[in-house]
Amino acid sequence: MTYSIPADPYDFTFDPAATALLIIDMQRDFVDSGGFGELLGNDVAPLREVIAPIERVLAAWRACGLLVIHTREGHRPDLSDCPPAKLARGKLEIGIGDVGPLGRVLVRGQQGHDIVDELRPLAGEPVIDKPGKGSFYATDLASILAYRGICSLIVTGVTTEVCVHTTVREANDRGFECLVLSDCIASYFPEFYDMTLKMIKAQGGIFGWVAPSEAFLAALPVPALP
Ligand code: C5J
Repeated sequence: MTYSIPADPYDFTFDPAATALLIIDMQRDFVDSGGFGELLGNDVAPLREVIAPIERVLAAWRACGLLVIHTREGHRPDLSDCPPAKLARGKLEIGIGDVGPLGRVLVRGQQGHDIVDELRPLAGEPVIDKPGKGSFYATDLASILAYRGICSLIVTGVTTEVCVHTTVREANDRGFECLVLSDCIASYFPEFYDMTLKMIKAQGGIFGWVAPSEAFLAALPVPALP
């Protein structure tokens, strides 16, 4: 059964059974004070605003019994999977692998690397640990989606122009149809948020579709409570 929701640049049609909700990098390192995002000089407040809308989408999607996939950006404790160029970038006082207020920055197993409590993955929900910005690069995401027969992605998370857009571009080139929920993604830079959404939906949806979560939730086949 397929569903259609009003979206930009035109209605987005999807089969829920062949669709996954992708929640990108909702980690303390990006949305909490003291994390990597703040160490880079950013204000994390705009990123925290998407926690509640993603929580609503996540609850509805879980109630439908559909596939949720979480991603986390980060590295092995020995940093052997971190390109030297990424390690050096920014010339930060406290950078990747160094000890910061939330433990070692962008290192797996550290407090900052963890997903925020509100969006904590449930048992059975795949968590993709990725060393890069894109969710497909050097991960098993493509295999997981193929084994589950997934061809559409509902995309949420942070940050809009970095890991979200990189992932949408990667997914689009692999043949996935991506719907980006506009109030469930965020950037430290308002102008980058605006331009990224424009780029995704331009030229007849060259990378995908954009819609607010309200429109998406209204279309979901959430079972009635007993
Ligand atoms: C960044 C991300 N911005 N998750 N990572 O470095 O977007």
